[in-house]
Amino acid sequence: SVTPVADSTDTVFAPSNIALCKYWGKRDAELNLPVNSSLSISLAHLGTKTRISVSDQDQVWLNGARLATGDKFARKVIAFIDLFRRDADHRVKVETENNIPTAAGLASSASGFAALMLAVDRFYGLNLEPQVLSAFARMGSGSASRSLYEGFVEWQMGIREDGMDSFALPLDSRWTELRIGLVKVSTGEKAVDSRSGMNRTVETAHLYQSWPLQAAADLERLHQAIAEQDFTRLGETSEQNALSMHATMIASWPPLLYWQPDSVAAMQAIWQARAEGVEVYFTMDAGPNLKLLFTADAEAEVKRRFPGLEVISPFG
Ligand code: 2P0
Repeated sequence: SVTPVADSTDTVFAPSNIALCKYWGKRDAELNLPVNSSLSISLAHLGTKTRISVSDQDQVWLNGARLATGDKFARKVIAFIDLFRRDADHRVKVETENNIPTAAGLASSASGFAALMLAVDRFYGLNLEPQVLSAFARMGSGSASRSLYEGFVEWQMGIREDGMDSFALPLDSRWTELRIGLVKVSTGEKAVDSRSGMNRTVETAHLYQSWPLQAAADLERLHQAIAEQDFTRLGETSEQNALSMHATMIASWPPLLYWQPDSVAAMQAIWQARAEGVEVYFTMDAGPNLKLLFTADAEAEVKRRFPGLEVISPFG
């Protein structure tokens, strides 16, 4: 068991991230070991701030409000703390805040568990290496393994059964002109969370058999695109990867379709923009919202076509 080295940690921060080559499917559900490696971009200042302090009872606060003890997220947070404190007799207060615009419909579990891991590391004075922090954050939520770093990040699937080689590493590349746009279709709670969604896909979609090959090929193409700063290749690969993932969801039973009519309308607007010479691509996760990929020179035109678009510069 581990005891705190301090009454409280300073507030730590981890960025949210968007995968260009998606994590979809686990080979081990308990350890969150993925079927395939994935590659993401972190969202700079958008993410989660977390602070842990000693308390007389376990409590989890999200954006200034205390969560009920039975709340799903609160239980996951406390279960994560339990990985470290085990049978130690102290209780904790975990305060976490997302500055991700809730309107953007971005997942917060990636930055949430990455920030929690950083806070745990400080609180218990563990001083773990980045790769170990990433592997542990992965156990909270797979995509959290990638939120330990800024910029482009690759989560290497690993081959070990204990998962200690399944962690993320930053790529040594910057791409200052790159922009990400958030298209909000809906912010409602989704009916099927990504954890159950990916399990259903693995268990019921024959089409899923082709996914590991698609992901491996896309990862290779993305590395090339990033090395050569080839935006067309980056955009095409990311969009095809996202649509391939969604194809496996649709081929599940019961079928899993996260799209809404407005999601499809936005896709068609993007394809129309490309037909008119505007280089913009999209990616989508387990939800109805689109994330646009473009470069600084197309920003004005993309904003004109998508009024109210929230634009992020991942490299500042
Ligand atoms: C990704 N997603 O690579 C993929 C694309 C959603 C679609 O990682 O079960 O919340 O906690 O490991 O990390 C969302 O899944 O799932 C996700 P768990 P997680 O971003």
